[in-house]
Amino acid sequence: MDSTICAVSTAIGSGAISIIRCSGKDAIKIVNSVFSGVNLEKVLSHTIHYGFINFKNEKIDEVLVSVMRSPKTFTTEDIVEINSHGGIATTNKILEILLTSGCKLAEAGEFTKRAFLNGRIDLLEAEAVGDLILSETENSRKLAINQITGSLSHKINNIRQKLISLQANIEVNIDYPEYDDILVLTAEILKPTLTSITGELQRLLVDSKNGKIIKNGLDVAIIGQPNVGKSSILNALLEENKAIVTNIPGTTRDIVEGKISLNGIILNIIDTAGLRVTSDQVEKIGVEKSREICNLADLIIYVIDNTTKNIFEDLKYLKTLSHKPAIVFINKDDKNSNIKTSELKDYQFVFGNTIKTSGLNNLKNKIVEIFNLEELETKDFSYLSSARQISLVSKAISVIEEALKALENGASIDLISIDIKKCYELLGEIVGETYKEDLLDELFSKFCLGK
Ligand SMILES: Nc1nc2c(ncn2[C@@H]2O[C@H](COP(=O)(O)OP(=O)(O)O)[C@@H](O)[C@H]2O)c(=O)[nH]1
Ligand SMILES: [Mg+2]
Repeated sequence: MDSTICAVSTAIGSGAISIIRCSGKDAIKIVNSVFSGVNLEKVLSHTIHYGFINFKNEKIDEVLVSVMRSPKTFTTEDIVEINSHGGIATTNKILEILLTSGCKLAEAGEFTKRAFLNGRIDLLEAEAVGDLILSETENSRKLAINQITGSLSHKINNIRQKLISLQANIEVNIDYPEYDDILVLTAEILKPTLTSITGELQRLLVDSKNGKIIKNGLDVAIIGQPNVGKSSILNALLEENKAIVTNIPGTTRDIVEGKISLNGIILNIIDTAGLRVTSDQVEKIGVEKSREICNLADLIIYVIDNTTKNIFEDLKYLKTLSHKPAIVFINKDDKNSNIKTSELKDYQFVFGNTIKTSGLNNLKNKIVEIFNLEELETKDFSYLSSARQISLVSKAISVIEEALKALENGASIDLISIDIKKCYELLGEIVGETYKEDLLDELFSKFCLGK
């Protein structure tokens, strides 16, 4: 981290302004060497200055330069940001000049990585910076900004604090048994305390499902026999004619998808080929793909034609997917039907049609109900939101559960103290107190350049 890095922090393309950011111990010196205006090495921290970027006696651009001195900056290092005119040519030219003047090109996410390595933010907060940039909905934005401001770190650190106190208490009990003003931790005292800690961790895990939904949205697959109106339902939900609709069975062969927002959650709706057995090679691949998509989807909208002669036959495939949340949409209810609602008693179902676009609101309400989306909106938005975080909490829970089992079987307290320490360390990995170098590379490589 000795080097001074630079990168374009705004999106590449034509725009009014571009920001080129520099961080490191020589940031001010390097930018000053190509800047005419004031002497940037003499200015106060967190001030902005008008001038020109020059190179080999040529004026390159008229700019505003912000100078932020260590340690109160994003990376905790000296940072200089050049606000140049937007556009590829100018931005790239300034970047090139900085690179020839002593800066190194930053890797993706390197500014945030430095912020983490310099102790300005923890790993949860750093991950959230990436999430904030990628957030597409109001809810995912709230989730990320909450994490950046440390609300989840606070929850994790609270639990760690309890564990370290237990650990310290056990050590004193062992090392200084003569101290009688210190509580002697017996199995009877430890059991409820550890149970309550697993309870807190379990809650984080349960809530994390919400975090995943807020961050990634829900994948909703529309499936059913050919010609029941799957593509028409996709079009009606998207309010555009995205998929081709005809009365010829087997029209949809490839996957067509589109997004809508429901209660602030993104629904990625996927229209699939029908489920029929076919000899047509292209349609066959489409049917195969439909099955794969069903397995990956968070929710299935299973479409049935209202005029069907054999609803049990129609529902056969859905039966094999009983582990998945599903809503049966009985389409074409503008036509006469023989379906009795008792035949659908094992399912969540909605009647409707795409001609008058009726039933679609009921369908949306069912989705809100199944995934508790209304409640999601009112939650405190501090959820675990990455697979890394979730797997560490799961591991921490199993360690404590093992310890509780051992206590039941009469294990000695000093053995339990090993588990408590292990759990403390696992939770420490979540906030990045310990980490492996390749984990950091993997996390930050997903960031944009310049962040
Ligand atoms: N009467 C009626 N016809 C519909 C309805 N929805 C779709 N259709 C017709 O059913 C046929 C098949 O529709 P499509 O969406 O392509 O079905 P898919 O093969 O399941 O994707 C088309 O001719 C549609 O116009 C509906 O609610 N009522
Ligand atoms: Mg179709």
